[in-house]
Parts: sequence; C-alpha cells; structure tokens
Amino acid sequence: MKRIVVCGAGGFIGGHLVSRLKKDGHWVRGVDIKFNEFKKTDADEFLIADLRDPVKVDVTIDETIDEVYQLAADMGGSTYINTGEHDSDVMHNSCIINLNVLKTCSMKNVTKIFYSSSACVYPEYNQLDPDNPKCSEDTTYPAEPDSEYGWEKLFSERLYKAFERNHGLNVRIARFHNIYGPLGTFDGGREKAPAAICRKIIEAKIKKNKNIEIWGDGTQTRSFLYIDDCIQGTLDVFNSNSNEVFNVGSEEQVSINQMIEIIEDVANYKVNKNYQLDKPKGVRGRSSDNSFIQKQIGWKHTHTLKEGLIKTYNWISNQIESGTNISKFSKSSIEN
Ligand code: GKE
Repeated sequence: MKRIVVCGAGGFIGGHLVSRLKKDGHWVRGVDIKFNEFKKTDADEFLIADLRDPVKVDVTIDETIDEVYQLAADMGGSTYINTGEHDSDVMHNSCIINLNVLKTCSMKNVTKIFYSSSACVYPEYNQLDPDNPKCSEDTTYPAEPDSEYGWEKLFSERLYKAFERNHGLNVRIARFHNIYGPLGTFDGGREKAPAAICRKIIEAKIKKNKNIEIWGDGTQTRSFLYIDDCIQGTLDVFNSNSNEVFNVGSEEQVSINQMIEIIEDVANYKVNKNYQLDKPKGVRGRSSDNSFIQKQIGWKHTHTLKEGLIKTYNWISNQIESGTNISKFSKSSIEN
C-alpha cells in the first residue's frame, strides 16, 4: 500500500483516479480547489486547497507521501482554450501549480510523480488534414501547438523532465487525447465535444426540438478515449519501467458529424445540425497514435466510441432528468 496524493482530485479524471487507487488498496489524499461536482470522493482525506499557493502544496505533499499524481490544471474544451480569452489564466495557473508541485516533491521523499499532459502539445502543421493527422510522440518538435494551453503543457513536460534529470525525480508523463465519460462536466463552458453533444441531443429530445448547434462544419476529426481506458493507461504508464512520454488516447478517429450520428443512434432521436462556423474549433484533425505505447508497455484501449458514448449519454441523461444539485456531494473536508 502506498500513500498517494492526487492533485486535481475534484476533477473528472482525478476523481476516477482516486476511486481506482482506493480500489487498488492505497491510502489517498485528494486535493483540489473544489469538490467533485457529481460524486462524493473516495479519498481517505480531501483537502480544499489552492495549489497556486506553495504553502498549501507543502502541507498537501508532506513527508509521509510516497507518490503524487498531478492532474490539477486550469482547462476545458474548445470553448475554454481556443478562444484566447483565458490564455493568461490557463498558462499562469497551470504552470504555477506544476512549479509548486515539482519543487515540493523534489524537497520531500516523493518516490514517483505522474503528470497529465495533453494531445494539445502537437504541432498544428501536422493537424491540418482531418483525414490524416500526425500525432505520434516523435512528431512533437519543431513545436507549434495550436493553443497557449498546449504550449503550457509542453513547457511543463520539459519542466518535469528537467527535475527528473537534475533532482532524480522518477517522472511519468502521459498525453491524454480528449477523455470522456460519466462524471465529466457536460455544461457551463468547459465541457468537451462528446459530453456537449450528448447534452444538446438530450435537451433537444426533451423539448421535442430538432435543431442543435454544432461548432465548425462537423468534418473536423478527433479520437475520444473513454475514462476507464484513460485510468488504466495512466496506471500502466505510471507502473512501467519506461520514463518516455506516451500518448494515452483512442485510435478510433471520427469526424464530429460521425460522432453525432452515433449519439443520435444511442438517443434514438435524429437532429438537424446548425453549424456555427465562427465558434472555437481547435485543429482540423487529431487522433492518438498508439504504436509507441503499445510497443513499449503494451497498453491498448478497450472501449469503442459507441460503447463509451452509451454509458456517457445515459449518465448525462440521468443527471439532467434528476436535476442533480451539485453541492449535495460535497464530503466534509479538512480545511487548511
Ligand atoms: N466543446 C464542444 N462543444 N466542441 C464542439 C461542439 C460543442 O458543442 N460542437 C462541435 N465541437 C467541436 C469543436 O469545435 C472541436 O473542433 C471538436 O468538436 C472537439 O472539441 P473539444 O472536445 O471541445 O476539444 P478539442 O479536442 O478541440 O481539444 C481538447 O483536447 C483535449 C486533449 O485531446 C482540449 O480542449 C482539452 O480539453 C484537451 O487537451
């Protein structure tokens, strides 16, 4: 059993990671600036703390901690990171958290640290053709991410590797490719496409309305990874002997229009797509290339997009129909 801190435990992926680490028999301290909006934490301890404050990080990662998973970031879907309006917050907040966490880990006896990077580090010039994006790890440089969010993620990757070289920290890094699933936010502006489009179709069906808004022309492509595969991939990277940076994503590339068709099928409800060409779109094409991670550590995703969307659609539908009051899941926290 290890004593583990999960930074960002109030978030979507962080919350699922806490539950899995608890299931695996570890002691887990969760920390975040907010509670998980949909589920009571499974952590042994949950701290409400702002990790931009080095004093809070020092209290959170104390001498008894063996391992740290750093997933705390100021982030969201296209709306949040591709408009440019949040660039300074995204870069400042996420970077200062990484600086604080690394400094504290290098001063304490933390044996291993995981950092969640992103597919957004990849250069835009390799993501211009929706049918043929190139996102293998060896195409990262010359760097030209399409967003400041991507630049911060790439800078922070280099920061972790510098602490690995200069302070002997045992670092593991995965680049997540658009993770979706139950407990992920589906409204409010930070949601990503799978949850957003599920919500739009659910709401259209409830209101017996046929029209939904789609950002861009729907031909842009992505691959989307179901949360359970993301958690397994994270642990496989963390527990591997390799300190390479790996993609953790799906290779099932779809256009947004194709994803809409899958969700219409799940909903048994057809909609008319009202394309909003002026809305934030990100890159034209992106899909995870898993050849390196499969060769090096053997990880593969197991859920098809349809399987994941069925679970996600049903969960969001239940949330909307039950009108879940977010605050009812806040567990008593240890304020510090
Ligand atoms: N969020 C959202 N909501 N996207 C929509 C919508 C909608 O209602 N309708 C169409 N889209 C389109 C977006 O314009 C974009 O082209 C595509 O779906 C995917 O948008 P996304 O899921 O919000 O985010 P991206 O894949 O562009 O980028 C995300 O990538 C992740 C890593 O793969 C980032 O926003 C980060 O959340 C993350 O790093």
